[in-house]
Amino acid sequence: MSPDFTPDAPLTLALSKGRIFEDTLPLLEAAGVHVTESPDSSRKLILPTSDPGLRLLIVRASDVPTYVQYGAADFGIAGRDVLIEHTAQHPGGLYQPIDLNIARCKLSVACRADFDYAGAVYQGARLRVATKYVQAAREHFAAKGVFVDIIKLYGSMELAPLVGLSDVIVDLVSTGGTLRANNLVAVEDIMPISSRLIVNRAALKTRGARLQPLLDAFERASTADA
Ligand code: PRT
Ligand code: MG
Repeated sequence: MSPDFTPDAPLTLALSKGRIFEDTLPLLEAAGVHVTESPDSSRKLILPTSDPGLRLLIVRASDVPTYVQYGAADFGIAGRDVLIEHTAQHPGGLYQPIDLNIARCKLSVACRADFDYAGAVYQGARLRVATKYVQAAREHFAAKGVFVDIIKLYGSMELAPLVGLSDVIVDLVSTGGTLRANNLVAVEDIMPISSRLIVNRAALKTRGARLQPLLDAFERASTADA
């Protein structure tokens, strides 16, 4: 089935439930849009809004760029972490006009407290790195001139150094509570992370008149308290 670009079909915004959904509600409110159902209680994957011309698509965080790139959603909200990994596979596929400054955290290198990270780097040791963020990790260590074996994981990265699967992990850190609970320490910050608005390139051309007021309202709301 091909994407629905008919002019009067509702605009579709793809986003994930959890922190991105929660942080997006105030941006929608600022655009005059109310969301009456929550993805947690309703279990619906397509949520209506108070604007009949706008609906929400609830998908996995890492699937948001795919829905937008193929036009199944006109626009979406995704973390910089997710966008780096997606863009490595699909360069230039998405228009990324606005940093929304929501769902903020850091991408960091962490290890066991008894692992001498600085020493290992200084001696030119080959590091085993467990991560879900393969592209970001590869670029970071390449820029430092550190040789790495990347071990791709899909979750619970914190376990890897504890059981000898890796020397270090590359993961998102927010409060630091997860690292502390697992006796790990952050030893290097790679980059700050926040979520961006992404837009399907064809939708921008064919439905720009309807998209633009929403993009403008999101931009105003996200810079207001940044
Ligand atoms: O959970 P799922 O596998 O479905 O996907 P996801 O983890 O990608 O989705 P979700 O909703 O958890 O995260 C969506 C986006 O939120 C991410 O892509 C990030 O851009 C952003 N974000 C902001 C975070 C965090 N903060 C964060 N703390 N994503 C994940 N975490 C995790 C982190 O991976 C670690 O396990 O929380 C843990 C650390 O938190 P602290 O507070 O203990 O440091
Ligand atoms: Mg998660």
